[in-house]
Amino acid sequence: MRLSQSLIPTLKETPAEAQIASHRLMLRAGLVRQMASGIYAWLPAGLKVLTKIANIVREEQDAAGAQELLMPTIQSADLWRESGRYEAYGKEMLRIADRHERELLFGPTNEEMITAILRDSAKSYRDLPQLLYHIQWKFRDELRPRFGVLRGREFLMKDAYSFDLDYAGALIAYKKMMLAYMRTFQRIGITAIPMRADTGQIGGDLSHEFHILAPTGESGVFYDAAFEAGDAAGATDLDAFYEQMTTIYAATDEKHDIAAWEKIPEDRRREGRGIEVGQIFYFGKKYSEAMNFAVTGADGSKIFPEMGSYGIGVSRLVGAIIEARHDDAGIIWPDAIAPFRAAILNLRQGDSATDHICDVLHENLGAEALYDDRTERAGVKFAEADLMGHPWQLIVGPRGAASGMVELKRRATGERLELSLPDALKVVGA
Ligand code: 5CA
Repeated sequence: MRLSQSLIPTLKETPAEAQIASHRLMLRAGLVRQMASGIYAWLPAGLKVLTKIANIVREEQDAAGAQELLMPTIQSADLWRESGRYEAYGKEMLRIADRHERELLFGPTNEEMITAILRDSAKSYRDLPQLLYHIQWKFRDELRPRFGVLRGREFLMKDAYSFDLDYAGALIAYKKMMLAYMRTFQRIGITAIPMRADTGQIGGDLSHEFHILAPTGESGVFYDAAFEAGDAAGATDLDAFYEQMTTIYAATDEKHDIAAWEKIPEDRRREGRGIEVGQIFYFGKKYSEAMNFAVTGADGSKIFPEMGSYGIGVSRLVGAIIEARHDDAGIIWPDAIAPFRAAILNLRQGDSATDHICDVLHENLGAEALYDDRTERAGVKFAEADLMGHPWQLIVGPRGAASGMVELKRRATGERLELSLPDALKVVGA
C-alpha cells in the first residue's frame, strides 16, 4: 500500500477528548474516528488490525471444535421476555420499534437467541453436545462510554455457547474454551491471565475473566508471578492445564483472598491493573429451563441442557493491546496483528536508486507493507512510522541504496540492522 494513496489520517496534535494512551494513539495513528458517543468507524488500518485479531480468534475457536454461525444484530423483545431478561436488562439495552410498532432490540449478547435456535433443531440426546460461536457487533448503552474502543456502546464480540447433556460435559466445554483463550492471546502476542470472577448480568456460578496487564486497567489485579512465564498455552492435557490455571493464584480486587495471597512466597506476589478482554461463564440450566428447551434422553426422559457462554471483546482488544504496548513515540504492535508488518521509508523520493529498492521491497511484501512514498522530510517519516507502530521499518536512503543495502529498525527494541535487500526481505518475513 502506498501511503500517498491511502486513507490513514494521522494527527500531530493530541486529541483533547482522549484521556488514555490507547484512545489518543488510535486517533493519532488514524485507526478509528468517533461517529457518536461510544460508536466508532474503523478506518482502513484499524480494520486490518480488527480483522487480524478476529481471524486468530476464529482459528482457535475452530481448533477447539466450535462451529461458526452468524446471528443477527437485531433481536425481538419477545425472545428476551422468555428468559425474563427483557425487563431485567434495564437502560443498557437499546430498544427499537419497527414500522408495525413491534418491539425489537439491538443485541447486547445472544444467550436467548442461540437457545431458541437449538430448541428448534436439537430434539434428542444424540443432537448434543453442541458448541457454536459468532463474531458480531453488540450494543450496550453504557452509562459512561469512555476510553475509546475499550468501553464503547457498539463493539465487536466473539461469543460462543455450549450445550451439554450433563455437568461433566459442560465442564469439558468450559476447559476447552479456557485453553482456546490462552492460545488465542499467546498468538496475538500478549499475556492474559484468567481470574475467578463474578457472573453479573449473564448469571451462573462459575466464571473467569481474562485480563491483560496495563497500568490504566479498570480492575486491580493480584497474581502469582508464575503467570508471567506465559507458557501455559503449551499444555496438551486439558485437565492438567485447567488444574494449573485454576490453582495458581490470580484474582481481581473483587475476589481477592488475603489468606490465599499470603501463602504465596513474597517474591512471587504481583499487584497491578488489568483490562478485561474476555469472560467465560458456566450457568447450567438457567436459559434452557427458562426457555423450555429440553431434549429426549436415551431412556425417554426430558433433559434440560447444561449451558455456558464465552466472550472475547475483539474491538476492546485493539485498545487493550495498545495500552500494554506503546511508548512516548507511539504504538508497538505485536507482529501477528500489526496493520502492516513493515513500513518502507524512502528517504529521497524521486531518486532512481532509492525508488527502485523501495519498489522491489514493496512488490515482495505486498499487502503487509506500507510504502511511505511521500516527498516528506525523513524526520516526518520516522515519526509517523513510530506512531503507527509497524514492527519493522525498512529505511532506504541514497547512501545505502548505492550499495544495495537497506537499514532495518525493529520498533519494539530500537535495534538497527544494515542488510542486503534479499536478507532484509527474509528478516521481515516476505
Ligand atoms: N454472553 C457473555 C459471554 S459470550 C457476555 O456477554 N460476556 S461479557 O459481558 O463479559 O462480554 C464479553 C466481553 O466483551 C468482555 O470480556 C469485554 O472484553 C467485551 N465488552 C463488554 N462490554 C464492552 C464494551 N462496552 N465495550 C467494549 N467491549 C466490551
